[in-house]
Amino acid sequence: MAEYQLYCFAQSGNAYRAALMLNLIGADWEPTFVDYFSKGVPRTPEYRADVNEMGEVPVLAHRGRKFSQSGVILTYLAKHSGKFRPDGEDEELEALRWIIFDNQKVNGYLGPYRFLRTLARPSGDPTVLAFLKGRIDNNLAIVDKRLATRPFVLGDRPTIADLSLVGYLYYPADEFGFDIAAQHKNIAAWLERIKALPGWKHPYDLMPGHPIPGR
Ligand SMILES: N[C@@H](CCC(=O)N[C@@H](CS)C(=O)NCC(=O)O)C(=O)O
Repeated sequence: MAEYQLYCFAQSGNAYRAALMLNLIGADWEPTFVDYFSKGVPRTPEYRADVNEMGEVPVLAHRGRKFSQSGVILTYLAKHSGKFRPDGEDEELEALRWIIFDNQKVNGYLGPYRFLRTLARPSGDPTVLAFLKGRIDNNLAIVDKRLATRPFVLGDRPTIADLSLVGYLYYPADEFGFDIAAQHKNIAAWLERIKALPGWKHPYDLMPGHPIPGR
């Protein structure tokens, strides 16, 4: 058995943050597939009792403990590996600030937008999609501006703030109906810098469950 188990599925950008970090730090890890689309596993009482009371992926299991919330998982892995770790209190708080912004307003809107547009059956209400798209455009522009003056979110080196913010950004443009990299040149260059890190893999190559059976 590997040292770390990550409860995840391929379409989850929230889980990708953790899977990517595990791969980039060279951890001994394995995915535990959570069947969201066919069985709705995270919504079952068993999952909520045994894995995560919040009914979500990702969950990281390590040495008899389970952690949920990707921001917590990234923080834990940074502390244990010493990699992608913010340096000192100012950087720690700055990383947390971007992780919260990301969870709520960047990938926190992108994930549901892509889900409602492309993965949900039936797909989402156009009014809801239009609302989310407006927020997404605004918030991606904020990230793009941030990256205009520095190679990574906190400065010269990648940290957990970057690994959080890339959550959904490598999924194919046709799943969103617009091309994030083509529309935001600083984000595009930053995505290439992260892609060049040793151990980088695409979410569909890192986590199980793609393609969704029958689709
Ligand atoms: N803020 C959480 C978000 C986790 C989340 O929303 N995960 C989704 C999958 S992408 C989930 O498990 N949803 C369960 C459901 O919709 O029932 C994190 O970053 O870990």
